[in-house]
Amino acid sequence: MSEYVKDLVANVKAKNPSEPEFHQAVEEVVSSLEVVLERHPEYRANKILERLVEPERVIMFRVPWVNDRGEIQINRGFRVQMNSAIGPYKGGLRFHPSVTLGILKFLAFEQTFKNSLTTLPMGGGKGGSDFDPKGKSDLEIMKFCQSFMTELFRHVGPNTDVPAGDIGVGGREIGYLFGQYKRLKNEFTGVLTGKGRNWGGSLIRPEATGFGVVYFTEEMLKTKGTDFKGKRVAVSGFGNVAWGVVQKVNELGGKVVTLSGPDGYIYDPDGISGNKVDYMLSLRLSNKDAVEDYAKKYNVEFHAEKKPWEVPVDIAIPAATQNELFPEDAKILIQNGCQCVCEAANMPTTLEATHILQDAGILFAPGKAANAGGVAVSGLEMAQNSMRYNWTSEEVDQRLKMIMKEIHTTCVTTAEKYGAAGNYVLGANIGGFIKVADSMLDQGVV
Ligand code: 2IT
Repeated sequence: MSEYVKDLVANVKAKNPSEPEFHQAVEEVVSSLEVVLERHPEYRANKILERLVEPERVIMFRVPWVNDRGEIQINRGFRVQMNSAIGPYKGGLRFHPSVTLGILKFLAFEQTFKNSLTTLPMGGGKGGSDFDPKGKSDLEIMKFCQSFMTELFRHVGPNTDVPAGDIGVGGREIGYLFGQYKRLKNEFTGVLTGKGRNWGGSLIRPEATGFGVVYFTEEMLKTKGTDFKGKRVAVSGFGNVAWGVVQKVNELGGKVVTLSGPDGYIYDPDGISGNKVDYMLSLRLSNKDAVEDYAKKYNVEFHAEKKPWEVPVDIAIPAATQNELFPEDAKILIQNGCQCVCEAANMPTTLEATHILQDAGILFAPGKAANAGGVAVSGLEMAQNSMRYNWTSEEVDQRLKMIMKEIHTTCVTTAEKYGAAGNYVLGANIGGFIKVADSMLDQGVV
């Protein structure tokens, strides 16, 4: 690392203590940018990186609500409005007990580059709460969402900031949030994406993240003259993203043999297909946050407290959450002959594990490129809302496929241009950065 980048990372650490995930995301991105900074001194002269690591605005608020037993509950709500150089802030809301300001800053930082890669005009943002949906009733979830939006509504809007779902926020929650926004503003607008299909949602948005990941993986496999046919795939997580991945892998002739939750992983050697795919939806809606029930229902192995990376597979798709694939997991995957690791979650692979996979010559795609299909279709939902029109699922899927191909091309050609052929991390970071950085230069010191 150059002195400049070292100092920058040290400053970020000093100024943002107790935010290790934010440090990790910044370190990964800025260390990829050294060659760009050498070739383009204007970025350094204009303090583009120093500006990028400082959110344009952070909103933090109290979310009071009353549970089913009549007890008052207090949660913390956040919205990090990271960067609006290329469009309104855009990014999901996460409801999970692990949510802190630091987690959301890492996610909003990643989102800025991801959104830039989609080719659509969206800035970067992220928000959420430490609210734990686990074990909550539907009524409690509604009351929480209404209270959350009662503050958030004054900071968002279709031309300002457009949130969507993330962990713990799906169609149900978006519905409650949208209903409350509409009531407070007396406006029916595209203020959220991931809406229901009857009230402004886009077809294919629920599937988009997972489908996009598989389209991206397919492009990577193509560079090695292969495809999904007959491949065994390990997937972690069991939520919305995993659900989309499973469907598309099946369609392309592969077989997903694992899913995981905070409780452990299931191993289904016959593959997760047919009714089992629909069962994933009820597993998620049960608010139990566990996968063991799958093993009981389909009489397959359950490995408590373990990660699926020990199962021999051709392709691994981490689709749960940040930091769930460590160096020891990377080594087992390599030993077992895994050819490709494609991040479906945001930053599931640690920095060291990433380097181990890259050094072994395995195809490795970072989440900000591979999982951008979700936010890309959110962008298409915004476009449809602006037109007051709906595209068919074929039209949306076609555009999604095109966008994923384009992101793949950006990664490959950018990596080549900067002397690191095959390095998707570098290609994605530089590819996402340049559009945002040049827009910031154009707009002056803001
Ligand atoms: O991480 C992500 O890209 C998302 N949670 C989706 C964000 C969006 O605005 O659709």
